[in-house]
Amino acid sequence: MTEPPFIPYRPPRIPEPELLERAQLFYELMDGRRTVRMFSPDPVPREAIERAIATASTAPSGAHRQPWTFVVIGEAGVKRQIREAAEEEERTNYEGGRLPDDWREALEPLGTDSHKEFLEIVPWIVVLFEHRYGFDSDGTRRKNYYVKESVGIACGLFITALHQMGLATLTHTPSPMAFLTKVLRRPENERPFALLPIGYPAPDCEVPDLTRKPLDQVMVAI
Ligand code: IYR
Repeated sequence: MTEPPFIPYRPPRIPEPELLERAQLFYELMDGRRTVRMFSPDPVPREAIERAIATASTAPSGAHRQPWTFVVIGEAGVKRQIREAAEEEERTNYEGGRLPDDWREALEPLGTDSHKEFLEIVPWIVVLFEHRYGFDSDGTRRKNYYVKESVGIACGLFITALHQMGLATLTHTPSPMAFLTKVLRRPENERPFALLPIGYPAPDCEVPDLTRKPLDQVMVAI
């Protein structure tokens, strides 16, 4: 087993007043993020999506396995296939009684239903796959660690990068998601984690009037 070499890491130390100002500004930027379901068809450069994925892929991961694949879809035919398959599943959920009552009630304030036209409207869909396991250089199976945690962090960075560019997204989990493996022809070791439609918000975009928990409800200092 060869150890990785170590290299110096000396990020500049930011003086305290500037540190606090940055903390506040970044909070305000992120507090302005909203999950969007009403998108504009306006084009978004592919490079912006690529930069966001590169950013997401800087996420820490168990044993530095980076157990993720971001599939980028801009082709209308594939977007249509995804919409059709997602809506079929969601019809079973919403209209076919697969959503349990408590879940249906929890979703009511969000106003969601089985219609997912945004999947065809957006310029881009990114589907994030988690690698349940990986492969050694000789092709033998290799375990991954903390896959959900790692991919969840990468997903968070992705959403943050998009918001920072003024782009909107939705962390969508059409349920069940197995159809994505087939439609996108992903290998057996990959499992869909989330589907993210990406674009500018529609000019008439509305979002639920939600409030976020105040700090004292999400933080305990001991
Ligand atoms: N997957 C369904 C239902 C849904 C579930 C949760 I949890 C949400 O926060 C929102 C929707 C749908 O996409 O409509």
